[in-house]
Amino acid sequence: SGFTVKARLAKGEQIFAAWVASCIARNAEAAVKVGFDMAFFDLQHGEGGFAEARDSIAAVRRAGRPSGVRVGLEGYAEAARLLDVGAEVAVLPMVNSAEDGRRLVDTLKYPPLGSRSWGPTRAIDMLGLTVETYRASANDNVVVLAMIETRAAVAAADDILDVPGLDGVFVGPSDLSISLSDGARLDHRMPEAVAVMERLVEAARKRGKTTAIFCAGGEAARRNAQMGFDILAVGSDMAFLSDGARAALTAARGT
Ligand code: 3PY
Ligand code: MG
Repeated sequence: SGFTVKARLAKGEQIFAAWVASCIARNAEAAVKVGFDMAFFDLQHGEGGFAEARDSIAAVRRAGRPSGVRVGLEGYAEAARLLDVGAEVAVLPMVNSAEDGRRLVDTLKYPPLGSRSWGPTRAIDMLGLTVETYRASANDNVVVLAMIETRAAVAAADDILDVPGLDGVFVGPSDLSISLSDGARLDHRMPEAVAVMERLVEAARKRGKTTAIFCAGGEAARRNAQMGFDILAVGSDMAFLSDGARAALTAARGT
């Protein structure tokens, strides 16, 4: 019981997470059952809202695993509420300045780092903590990540990484490549985007901060793990379903 993501990161372990776009609890259970270390629920582009994410976080916890959430644009309050129901990692999209990063920390960390509002009743039950142990450990153990996925974010990346209380950055390779190419390309392996990824890993490592990245499938996750990212979010559950269904149908038809 208790928080576990931060402890694993502190040991230098890489974390392989299932990216659950459906926000369906049963899908998340199936993903962690095959061995993923945790699950992420996507409330920006995924298909569920607060209630689905809440129930999915609980289902994954019953399977002994932690959860993270990627909230919607400007989803500061949404992220705080999802921490209250047991998410350990919060990811905000389109963080483009240190000011955005400071607002994120202010919303998700208790004083003296920020001004998170008290009310983590479900998280306390789920993590097997007490009011006192949650209060005393939350700032150190909740992982707050700012998404770097625009040209503006790349320019501000050092300042964003320097925000006190911000635990690290999360790369969105789709938006990053679209932004860096001025809309001409969506390519996770675009050289300019890969160069940014390498620089971010280095800049974060220097500061003892965490790097995470969305990976479209296992091979992308392998490459990004070799690049040195700490959290590999492998997606999505809907792609896993399509890929498995396609393979089964192909085998069944003998084509
Ligand atoms: C991106 O690649 O832009 C993301 O936000 C990952 O989901
Ligand atoms: Mg994105």
